[in-house]
Amino acid sequence: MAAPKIFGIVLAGGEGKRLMPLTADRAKPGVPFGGGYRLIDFALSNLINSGLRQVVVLTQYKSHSLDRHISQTWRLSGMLNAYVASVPAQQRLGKRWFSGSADAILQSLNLIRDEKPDIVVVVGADHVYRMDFRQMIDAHIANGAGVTVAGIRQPIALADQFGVIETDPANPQRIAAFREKPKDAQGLADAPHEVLASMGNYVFDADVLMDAVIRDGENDDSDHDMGGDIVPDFVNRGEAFVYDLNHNLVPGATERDRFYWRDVGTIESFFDAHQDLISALPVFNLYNAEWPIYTQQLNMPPAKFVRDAQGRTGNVVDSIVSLGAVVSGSLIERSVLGTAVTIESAEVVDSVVFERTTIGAGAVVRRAILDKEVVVAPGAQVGVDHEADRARGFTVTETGITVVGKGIHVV
Ligand code: ADQ
Repeated sequence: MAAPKIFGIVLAGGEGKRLMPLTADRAKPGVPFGGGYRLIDFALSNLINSGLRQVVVLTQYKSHSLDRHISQTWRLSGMLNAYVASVPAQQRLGKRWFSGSADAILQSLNLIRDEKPDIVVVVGADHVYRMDFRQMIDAHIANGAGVTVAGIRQPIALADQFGVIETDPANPQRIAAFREKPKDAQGLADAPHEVLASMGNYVFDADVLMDAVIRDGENDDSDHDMGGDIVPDFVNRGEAFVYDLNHNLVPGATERDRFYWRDVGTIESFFDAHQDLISALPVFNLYNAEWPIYTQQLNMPPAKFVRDAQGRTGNVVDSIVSLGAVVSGSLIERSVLGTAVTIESAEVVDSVVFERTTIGAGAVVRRAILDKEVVVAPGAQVGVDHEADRARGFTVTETGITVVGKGIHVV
């Protein structure tokens, strides 16, 4: 049989309210991550590394910087009809924006019809992970599934943030029940403190997907949501299967990082995922050359580490430092520094610093996320006194992570 023709749809229209203030003026998939990356780079890298060559990104909410990132970064060769195209909501079916992720696909059916694929892979855009979709597509075809949902075990305490999958004991690949964000999820038989969560990634036969979103569009009772409406419909007909990420072996991955997947929907999980990058033996390895994570190739000088004005040396350890950064005589520990960051005789510990932020002499930044172009004045402190942080209008999470929004001057 000829290899199936595969089309990719990346759902990138979500607001990401729980990541405020980082999503105050950018879509969640456009949020910077891990120094030079944006969240969407992980989903797109997985699709491209899996051999997909026609991928559309459906955007809607505050999509300017996301659209610009995609068009500047994700330029595939034009000769072979290879593309990653950002498609903003266009009100093709009347004067309305996308009312849900299934409606986003319904409004984009012309893109699928133009390519005539056999299989459509639909993925979210706000997770950090590594996954070979070819293996999931093979399982989908072998099962003769209507839809295949990617699943991964997650702590039961997080069940109300995910679609929760219950499998058929007689055939553990078949989904017996799917509940979107249940408040009363049951644990797994072999692991009572875990559930099998949907990763929000789906494989469909193209004609089956088109029929499903057209039918859903005619149903006024539907919220037009992939997880809330489309998947449960397939489950009711016995046509939904699960593909467990634990079966996925990406080229070049080690035992330690073979199953990595993180939902970074909250400040806490966004922060924790950064900590996963920086240890000597990270559970998420950005240095796996067999499964590269692509992002914009910036024309910037290398990072530089120099003595400070008093001639003192610094110490940078367990950290990622991006291109264009200049660090003079500072203590940087367990932190991720974005591009063109400038830090002068300061202490930055357990923190994530986005591009072009400057931190002045004698400043202290602890357990904080600083958005781009923040200016921390000499001697200022962030994450040291949470009351003082709140008084200055910064977000402080329950676990004590301080977030400073874009462009703020901290004194
Ligand atoms: P959520 O992430 O809560 O749960 P949703 O808000 O629909 O679901 O977002 C899914 C993806 O679609 C995200 O990438 C988002 O950016 C995008 N999106 C949302 N609304 C959109 C719209 N109108 N137009 C275009 N894109 C849109 C989903 C599933 C759960 C699953 C989790 C995994 O519904 O079952 O467990 O993802 O994180």
